[in-house]
Amino acid sequence: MAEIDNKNLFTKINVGDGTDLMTMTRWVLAQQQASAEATGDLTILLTAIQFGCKYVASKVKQAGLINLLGLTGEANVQGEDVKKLDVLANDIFRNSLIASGKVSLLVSEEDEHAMVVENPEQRGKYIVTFDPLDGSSNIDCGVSIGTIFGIFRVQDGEEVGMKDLIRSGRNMVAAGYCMYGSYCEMILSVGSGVNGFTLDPAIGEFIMTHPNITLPPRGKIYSVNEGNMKYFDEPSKNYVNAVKNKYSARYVGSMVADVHRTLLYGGIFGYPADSKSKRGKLRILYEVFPMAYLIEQAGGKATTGTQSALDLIPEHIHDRSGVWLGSKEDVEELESFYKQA
Ligand code: AFP
Repeated sequence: MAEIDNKNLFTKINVGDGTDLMTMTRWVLAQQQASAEATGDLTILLTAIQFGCKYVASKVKQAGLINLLGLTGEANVQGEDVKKLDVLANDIFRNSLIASGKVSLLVSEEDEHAMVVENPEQRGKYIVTFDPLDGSSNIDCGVSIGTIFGIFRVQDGEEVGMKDLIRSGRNMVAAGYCMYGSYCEMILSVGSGVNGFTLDPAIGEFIMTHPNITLPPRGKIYSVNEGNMKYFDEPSKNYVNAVKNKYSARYVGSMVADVHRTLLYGGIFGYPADSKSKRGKLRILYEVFPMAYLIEQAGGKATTGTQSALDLIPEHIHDRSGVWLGSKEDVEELESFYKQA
């Protein structure tokens, strides 16, 4: 009988063999352990968000088969048709977040009013703003859609209220999105860079696949709904005319997909305010702020054209703003058109 070579038996196992996978929970816990003040609350909150994303990812995959596509026949607070999947996603995230016990206030694209967690004993120190299913016009044709979220902290020693929402995006402590596309990916920042985690559906875990995402200083893609060009103000119109001769155009019409491509490949994405939508289309608290935060954390820039997008202060929870975001030099070029105007 051959002798067992104990030394080789053990040294053959190493971290390069694909067994040392960094799950999102493990990564968040490691960040928490590195911070003296951390209590673990954010880890628990992010676990609730992960659960919502996994649930929605699985329903998005089944939607065509189990009749979740199509309309409920109701309109949401924005006056848009409500899809069954939007309703389901909203309910799942709301319940999961409240059950975490780490949230006091929730703002969802689907709900007219902000929701204060009723039971004071179930309240936590965070506020979550979210769009449970962004890009809903793309649901029925199977194109990428996503969930976007921003996380704020309740102001110290005070009863939670509207004042916690009428604040600039600089007060966010974390933000992210989950894209339901050809793969399901969660992009997250807790204020120390941006990391991407891909869902392994077989084990139900988000695994780090895109560590430390950094935007190239300049890209080669512009992404804007050019069908609206005639409504754009002069600086945005002039900028698009300047880049269209040198860049490729890509536009999905789901902010998550368009921002995801911008984060990974660089370039610029914009949905400017225009003469038709004077305050823009994208919602400040759960579209503009989280995406601007991620883009800045990845070394890029986000602007309305005349001010940094994160410096906006909404007056109402569903307020909108024009925004341009992406590679730093591309956004600065756009801003130069506004400075000249
Ligand atoms: P829907 O959820 O109504 O599809 O809107 C998606 C969105 O808010 C955002 O995800 C897109 O970037 C933007 O609207 C696309 O808007 P247009 O269809 O006007 O280009």
